[in-house]
Amino acid sequence: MSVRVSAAIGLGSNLGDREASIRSALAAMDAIPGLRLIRVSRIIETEPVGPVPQDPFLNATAVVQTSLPPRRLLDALLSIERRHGRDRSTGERHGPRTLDLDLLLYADQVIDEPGLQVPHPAMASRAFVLEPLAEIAPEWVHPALQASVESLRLRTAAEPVAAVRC
Ligand code: PH2
Ligand code: MG
Ligand code: MG
Repeated sequence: MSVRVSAAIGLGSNLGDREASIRSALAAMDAIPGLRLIRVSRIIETEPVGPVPQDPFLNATAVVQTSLPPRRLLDALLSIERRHGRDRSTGERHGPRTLDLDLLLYADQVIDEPGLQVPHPAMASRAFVLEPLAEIAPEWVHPALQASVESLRLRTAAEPVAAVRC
């Protein structure tokens, strides 16, 4: 790989074999040319957050090193989602999904383009992202908020994460 930067990815699933989808997505990410998995959090079970009543999620996060620019990294993640049965043409925006891969952080870059917002706009308030991310990257500073992942996690800690599964 040429120029390598760190990126953080959020993984989620609440449809089908959730754990198999997350493990298979991690393997698929590691197999992308120009991307290497560096650290992976535990997989935790979390209550659904948001307006849509739905089944609990399994969530995890990963830190990767990559030579892919952000847009190509996002496209590679969306392609893995599709290969895991994610169908964005049906269903609600925040509804159940076989696999959700979110680009959370890309080095210290702030990007605000159509379809590509980094840091992920909701990550700072989501315990299901911050709990697993603080396990593997507590010192990473959110470049827009100038606050570490661990400090953001502490702010959301009142929000329960249902159960630790594996
Ligand atoms: N993802 C959503 C909406 N709500 N809730 C949990 N617990 N975990 C998720 O990954 C999640 C969610 C939309 O991406
Ligand atoms: Mg998401
Ligand atoms: Mg997503």
